[in-house]
Order: sequence, then structure tokens, then C-alpha cells
Amino acid sequence: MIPKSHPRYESLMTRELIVEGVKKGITSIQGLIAQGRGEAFDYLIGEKSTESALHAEKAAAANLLLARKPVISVNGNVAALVPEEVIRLSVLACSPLEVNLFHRTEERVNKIIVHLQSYGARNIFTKSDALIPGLEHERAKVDSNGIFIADVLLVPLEDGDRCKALLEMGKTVIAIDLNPLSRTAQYATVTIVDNIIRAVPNISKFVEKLKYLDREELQDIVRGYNNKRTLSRAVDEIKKNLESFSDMP
Ligand code: PTJ
Repeated sequence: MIPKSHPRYESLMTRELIVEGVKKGITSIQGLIAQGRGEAFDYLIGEKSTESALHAEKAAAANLLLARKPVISVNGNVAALVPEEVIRLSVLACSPLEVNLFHRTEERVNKIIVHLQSYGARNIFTKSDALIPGLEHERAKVDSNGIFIADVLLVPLEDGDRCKALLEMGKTVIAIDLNPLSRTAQYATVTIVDNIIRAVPNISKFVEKLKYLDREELQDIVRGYNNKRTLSRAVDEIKKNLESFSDMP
């Protein structure tokens, strides 16, 4: 039991959620490694939503609101860390969920679907009857009515190859990845360099705020967004944070 007074309570509890996810069979063993990498980058950005992250989260919300067929992809880490938050965003942004795994097994897909349903998820694509072109079989499997035909996709903690393959299908890809240097971060249309536990609620807040805008105004937000510039701001924010450490006596 981690005491609430522990200075790293939140981070340790997040780690516990991933460990629980592995024990329940919804998160992969590799998910533990991904979490560790994420924690290291979160430390570097100061464990807060930076200005550049908020800017990308706003652009993500505008893209989701403009989409004809948005889908939110859920993997084993997402299901363990933010089941309720991702369902809330799914409802607010009218974006169904689809379980899409890198280390795919049918057993884990089904466990994640049941897990999401136990939190109240109603709108989930569950078939795996189409393949993303250019990827080998298992991690290419998607629902022909879901990710396969989606125009805007939110892909938290995505693999670089798959991100690239989805872009080559002509989709707008919104990634959530704490590592601004990852291939996924570099490829995506909108990269949110933030912890998923903060990013998903932030996108929901922006959706609630922006839903009153008309399409022209939303398009202005999308057109005004530049991912390369936002990523380089994210790297600058990390540098600044590191410099503040070296200034310490
Ligand atoms: O459940 P599966 O089989 O689909 O597998 C999911 C993982 C995440 C294990 C799989 O996609 C994977 O191996 O991912 P990677 O290649 O380790 O990439 C994960 C990326 O997500 C890394 O760049 C991490 O820094 C980042 N990351 C990890 N935890 C978080 C995160 N980004 C945002 N929030 C986090 N909590």
C-alpha cells in the first residue's frame, strides 16, 4: 500500500495500474517497459501538461470535432490507465473505441473489450476483418467499419510503423507519446507530448469548449497548427526544465 503522503504518490499509483493491468491479462508484459520509458520522459517534461501539449490537445479536439468518422484506438496500457476517461472522450467527441493491439492475442482483445464494457463503454468496434496495408498480419488487423475507414484516429502510445501505415492510408493521426523524438511523434499529424493520464481529460475539456464553434472556426484551429513547430517547442520545454535543475544550488 502506497501512503498518500508519498511525494511520488501519483506516479507510483499509475505504475500500480499498469501492474494490475498485467495481472488481469489486459496489459502486455512489454507494457511495463513502455510505462518505464514514459515515466522517464514525464520526469523530463516536469510531470505537467506543458504549453505545447495544451496547444496540441486543442488541435486534437478540433480535428475530432471536424471528423466524419473518428475512432479512438485502445491498447493494453490505455485500458489499464484511463478506461473511464477514454470512454468519456469517446462519448463527448462521438468517437467510437476500437481495441487495437501491437502484441495482439484474441484473448487480450476480448479481455480489454469486457474491461471497457465494465466501465460503461457501449460504442466499440469489435471485428478484425480488415488489414492495414503494408504491415505484417497480426498487428495489421482492424475492423472494416472502424479504424479501416476512419478519417481521424486518436492513437495513444502507438508504434511508429503502424502510425506511418495509417498516415499512408490518408488518415489524420493524433498521437499521444511522451517521447517527442519517437518515430510515432515525428510522423503523426498532431503529436501530444503529454502523459495519457493528463492528455485524455485535457482533450475532453477542449472538446467541451470547442463544440460550440462552427466548422470554419474549427478549421482555422486545424490549419493554424504546425506539428514540427509544436514538437520543437516540446523539446525546448524539456531543455528549459533541465536547465532549471542545473541552476539549483
Ligand atoms: O497493448 P499493446 O500490445 O498494443 O502494446 C502497447 C505498448 C505500449 C506496449 C506498445 O505499443 C509498445 O511497445 O509501445 P512502445 O514502442 O514502447 O512505445 C510506447 C511509447 O509511449 C513510448 O515512446 C513511451 O515514451 C510512450 N509512453 C509510455 N507511457 C506513456 C507514454 N506516452 C504517454 N503516456 C504514457 N503514460
